[in-house]
Amino acid sequence: MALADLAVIGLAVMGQNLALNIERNGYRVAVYNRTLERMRQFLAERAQGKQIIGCETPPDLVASLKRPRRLLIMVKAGSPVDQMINELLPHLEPGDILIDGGNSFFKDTERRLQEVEARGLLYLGIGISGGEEGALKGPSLMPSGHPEAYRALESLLQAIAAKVDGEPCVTYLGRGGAGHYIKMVHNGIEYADMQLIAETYDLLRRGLGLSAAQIAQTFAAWNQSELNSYLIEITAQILGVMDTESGEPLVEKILDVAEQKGTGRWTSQEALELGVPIPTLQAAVEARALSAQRSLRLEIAPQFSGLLLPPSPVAAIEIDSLKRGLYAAKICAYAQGMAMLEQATRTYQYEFDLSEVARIWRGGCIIRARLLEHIRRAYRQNPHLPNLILDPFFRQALLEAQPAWRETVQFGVGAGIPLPAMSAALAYFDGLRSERLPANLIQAQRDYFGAHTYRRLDREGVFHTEWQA
Ligand code: NBP
Repeated sequence: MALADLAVIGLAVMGQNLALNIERNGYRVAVYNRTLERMRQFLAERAQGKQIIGCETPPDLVASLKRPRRLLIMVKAGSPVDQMINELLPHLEPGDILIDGGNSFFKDTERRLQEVEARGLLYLGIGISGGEEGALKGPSLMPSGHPEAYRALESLLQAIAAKVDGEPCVTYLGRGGAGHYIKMVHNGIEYADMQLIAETYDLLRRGLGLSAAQIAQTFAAWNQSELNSYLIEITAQILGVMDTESGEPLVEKILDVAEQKGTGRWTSQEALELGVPIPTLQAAVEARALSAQRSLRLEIAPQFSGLLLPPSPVAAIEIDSLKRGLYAAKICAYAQGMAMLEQATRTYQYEFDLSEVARIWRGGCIIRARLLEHIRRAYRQNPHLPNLILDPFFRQALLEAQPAWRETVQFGVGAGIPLPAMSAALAYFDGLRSERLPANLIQAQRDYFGAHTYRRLDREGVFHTEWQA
């Protein structure tokens, strides 16, 4: 039997769809899944008649591959990846290439890379975005690791990736765990973007009293504007779907508790480590955590109901203002993610080309958006842009949206509708454009209780004051 070009290990949602995508692009694929029944079902159904070979053990899988062997691991992130690597290693030989396409934490990728490469094998970590549909039709791929491993995979990755204007949404992102780092930040931006859209939905629903159908139309119209993006598009579709039992909008029947698998939290933790402010991304993670405290919310809600004075101050805001507010906040969310990547280049010696990062996010992935074309151009024109909002296009966009953005946040505050991400974005903007912040007082307080010293605006040096004297 002919040997396969590549193995896919782990046949849950992502592994199955990637295997089909790779096969469709002319490659012969060997597959393996720990639970054999899942693999047999895949072979009997979706993979039937295709150049996809099932293997029942890791040694069989390795034996079915051309040399150097290329194995794509698509199992649950965390210890399953280590377990799978350990099962495979005894059967592999120097020059073979192990690829982890899951949502692995970048520091795990760095560690695995060293362990695997110490044995003469090559390692590639690939952040993959696009979910089920992206995996099948064309995801955004964020690979990093051994350059030779990338070269050996480049044409395959280009073939299976999403295409925008004929360009594949993949590029080599450098050594180590750079690709998984970028995927982590991608997910942080994804959390922020989803939260901003959810807050705007709340303003339209609770603030303006629009029906789900009207909000669906609003988002559909916004998708034809500068807000054009995958997340806005699917939001419009979601709001139009009816519950078959009640005939009411399905979205209204869904429990309002947002779950998380941890990649957003990693972004938050990592930003805290780096000391990079990403308040909109942080707010999105915390908003999910607060939503999860549902029983507490149900207990508190009646104790604080009826707080808003009639007549409610919510009556008059233009829907167009909400749109502008959402756009401005979204720009700030992306600016924060890019600033985090910029800092990571210094801390970890990653060599991110932010223009290329924006380019490969334009298609296939969950945060694909028209905005990314402008971000790509901004970093191409100035790779050392200190912050995205200094790019003339984004500066102008924020200046134009700014009054409506403030009005949007005021509207939420007046109506008692929480806007954690939207208002955090505005505070980020206002913080960055403040020549003088009240941090002078914080420094004085620190010096008062801890003799932490302070510096002065008018003189060089480090100072301490006996404040109580
Ligand atoms: P899951 O993350 O749900 O993982 C299920 C797969 O892992 C199954 O094939 C399972 O085998 C295998 N597995 C587990 Br669990 N423990 C194992 C072990 N100890 N040894 C070997 N295999 C083990 O699958 P997924 O949703 O397809 O995602 C795969 C990766 O891609 C994850 O890292 C995920 O975070 C990432 N990702 C997912 C999406 C998405 O939309 N789902 C998008 C982007 C990235 P079994 O059948 O024997 O239980």
